[in-house]
Amino acid sequence: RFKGIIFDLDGVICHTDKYHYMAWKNLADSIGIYFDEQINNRLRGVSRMESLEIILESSDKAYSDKEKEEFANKKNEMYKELLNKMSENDLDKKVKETLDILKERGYKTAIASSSKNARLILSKLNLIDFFDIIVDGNDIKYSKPDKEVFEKAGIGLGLLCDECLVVEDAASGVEGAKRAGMEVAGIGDAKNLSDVTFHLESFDDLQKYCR
Ligand code: G16
Ligand code: MG
Repeated sequence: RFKGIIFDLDGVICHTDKYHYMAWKNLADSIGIYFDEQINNRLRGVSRMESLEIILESSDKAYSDKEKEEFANKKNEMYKELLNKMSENDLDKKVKETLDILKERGYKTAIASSSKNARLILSKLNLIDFFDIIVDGNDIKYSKPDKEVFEKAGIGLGLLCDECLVVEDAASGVEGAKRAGMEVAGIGDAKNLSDVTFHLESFDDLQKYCR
């Protein structure tokens, strides 16, 4: 039924979510703001500046735009240091196996990520040439839960929205995909959301649903 599979990056293809957490935690500690894994889960799929705004909700101080810019840069520098240590070994074998199988079966594949670091991550994982199209945080004006990133990925694949299946781990991403008129396979945090058509325990299930 589907002709293209559109993958979220962070939390689906790789687990850079743990690096986002470490970098935000470090920033929050350095300015004395409370931050935990539960707040971190709200940042999934959300852009960098919007993530910072969510973190700053825990503070009663008002920060200037310049300070916010500095905080975001500081977090990103730390995050990139962690990304630079990544290699092909950080790509889960099952994920790679599934991508290869889907390609063999004739599916087109795309990345739809809110991250401006998506291309860096994909090159570290040796996946930069694998996907038919990569749409990331540099290509969009509105981040998830907007539909923009998914619509652009669908157009890039040359497919209609209802020919695309989106694989997502975040509520914001599931919402964006639905707004684009695409069906969703939810994994991880998004597995049991009500808007999700396919509930993935692992990538094995994706292989099962995409024959
Ligand atoms: C990812 C993460 C978010 C992050 C966003 C922006 O999105 O899930 O937590 O805030 O990208 O990342 P950056 O600061 O690298 O531009 P996705 O859509 O790949 O899950
Ligand atoms: Mg994600």
